[in-house]
Amino acid sequence: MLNLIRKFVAPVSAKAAALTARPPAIQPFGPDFGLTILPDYLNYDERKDIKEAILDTYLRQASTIKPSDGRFHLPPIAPFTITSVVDRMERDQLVLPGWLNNQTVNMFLAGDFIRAHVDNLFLYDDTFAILSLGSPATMKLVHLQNGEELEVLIPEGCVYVMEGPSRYIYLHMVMPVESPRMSVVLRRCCLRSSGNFRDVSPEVNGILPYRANALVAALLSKSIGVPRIPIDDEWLEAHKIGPFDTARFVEQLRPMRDWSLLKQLDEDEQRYRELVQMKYVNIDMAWRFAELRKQFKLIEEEVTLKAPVRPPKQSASRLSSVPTAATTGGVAEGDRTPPCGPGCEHPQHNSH
Ligand SMILES: O=C(O)CCC(=O)C(=O)O
Repeated sequence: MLNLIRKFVAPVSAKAAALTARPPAIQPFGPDFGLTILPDYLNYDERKDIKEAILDTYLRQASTIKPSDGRFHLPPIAPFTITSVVDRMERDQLVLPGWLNNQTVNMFLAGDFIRAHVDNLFLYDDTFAILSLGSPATMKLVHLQNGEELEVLIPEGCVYVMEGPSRYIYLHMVMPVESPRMSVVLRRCCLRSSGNFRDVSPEVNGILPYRANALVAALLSKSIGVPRIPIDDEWLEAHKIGPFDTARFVEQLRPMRDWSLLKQLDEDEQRYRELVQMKYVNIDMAWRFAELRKQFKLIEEEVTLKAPVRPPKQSASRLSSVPTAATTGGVAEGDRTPPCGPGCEHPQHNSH
């Protein structure tokens, strides 16, 4: 299963690679779930260099950096800071050579978090590698259709890889951290953005950055690539559901029980056509819809999207009272989708 997307590109056995990588990989929910944690993957110098680069970026641009969805979303760091790690992950066959092309940097103060989301299905392909620094974090995964909840500890200095089911059919969220934490999310993005450190798809590589930004903004204005969870703050309040009561809100989401990648894609394509008709975009993205259709079909053939219906575990997490990105910058508790502004790549904000 972990090889689904790799099948399109090269016959690499990710599972085998992950299991032989040094230090040993952990697959907390089994080999077919698509979550692989590599504890202590980052060496001392890499941790120091990446942390310094993130802090440097933050300090130089602090006045423009706004809290976003419970944590700070930072501008990219210099690509050479992460090159050695990307090279090693490729040598260890955790990711395909040349596959990752985009970075997103997150900074968490004590109490910060990221709400439940699925990374944008249109913009990003399968297989993410996340570098985790500072405080260990608890990640919660919630099945989109039946609310099944899973929890896993992400240790400091690890790299974790998300692909297959963990990427596609579970929401993931970072629970409030106890002390400062940073993460660098490496993904393959089909369009150029400020976070790109390698070329994007040949079909759109020549598009000027301002046009690519406008295209991303248009896509996200229609929630293209974002599983549409029809709840808002008022709905949460009315149902007395806290921001981390993921099982309870998924339980209420009847439409999501029938959700599928292909249905999502059909609807996204229809929304894209509307953008074209209204002349908001004039870039032909038919190639991307065709490519995703093939990938999603393959995934749906191999993955049982509908996990067995089990009574979801109730979660009772509360926000910390410590000042956090959420409380210092005006993002209200329970505010699920504050827009980050141009360049943000958070799918739940309609941009990552
Ligand atoms: O910080 C992490 O480990 C996860 C980050 C994440 O989910 C995101 O940026 O979309």
